[in-house]
Amino acid sequence: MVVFDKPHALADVPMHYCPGCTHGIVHRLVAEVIDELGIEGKTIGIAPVGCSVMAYDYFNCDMIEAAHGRAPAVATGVKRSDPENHIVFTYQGDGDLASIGMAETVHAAARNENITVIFINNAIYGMTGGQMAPTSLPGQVTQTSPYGRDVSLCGYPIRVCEMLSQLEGPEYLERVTVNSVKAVKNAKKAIKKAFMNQVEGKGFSLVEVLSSCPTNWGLTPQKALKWIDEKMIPYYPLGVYKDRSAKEETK
Ligand SMILES: Cc1ncc(C[n+]2csc(CCOP(=O)(O)OP(=O)(O)O)c2C)c(N)n1
Repeated sequence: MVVFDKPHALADVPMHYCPGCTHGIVHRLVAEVIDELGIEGKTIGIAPVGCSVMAYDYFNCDMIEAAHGRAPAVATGVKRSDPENHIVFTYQGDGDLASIGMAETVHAAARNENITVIFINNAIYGMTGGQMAPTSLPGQVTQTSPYGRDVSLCGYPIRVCEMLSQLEGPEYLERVTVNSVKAVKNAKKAIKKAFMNQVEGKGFSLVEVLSSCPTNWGLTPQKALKWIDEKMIPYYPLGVYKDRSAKEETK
């Protein structure tokens, strides 16, 4: 029998997430990476406003709650206050990171702050009941786009990795998903690299995770995982959008 031990950095408490929501999987991956790098004692997480607002209850490392969208600014202050001894990550939804917090995201990336950003893109505002997010797909039905997102009225969804890749600043940008075992393994690799980059002083690393929200998408958990493949990935292709050190090594 295979026994999957709970990572030490993950608190032993039930999570409040809906059935089929992938926030829990990503929490676990982050905790596994903290364990594997032996950095729990120096890691400080910044929780967002959104469904993962209570992430501070789920990690055993120190956590700070930021105002909506301000996690990268809070992370900047915490990191700069003791850069040698603080490993700082933010954990943010798409409403948090790409709407109200877009300025903080872009400027932290442009400054190449040595922080790790875990960006959960579920194409909707989950916590507040399913309103349209900056990442909601063209035609996507949400509480505030009941006839589907009309791009002539609401504009086009923002591809965060592609946009940030145009900046000189950031070190590493990758988009992954967690809708299959293979995808979860790949997501773990990306998250580990994003933390390692910080340990090695390389700079701003962001991993975008295409995630499910069965409740607000109005789908079963299984269908929500399929929806990621069929609808999200064509608009948000997976892959590495920037990896400065790897590029320099190749040169
Ligand atoms: C300043 C401010 N504005 C608006 C809100 C309301 N609000 C809470 S969560 C949320 C959206 C969260 O969506 P997202 O970041 O995509 O995370 P998810 O819940 O989908 O994980 C909003 C608009 C708030 N709490 N504070």
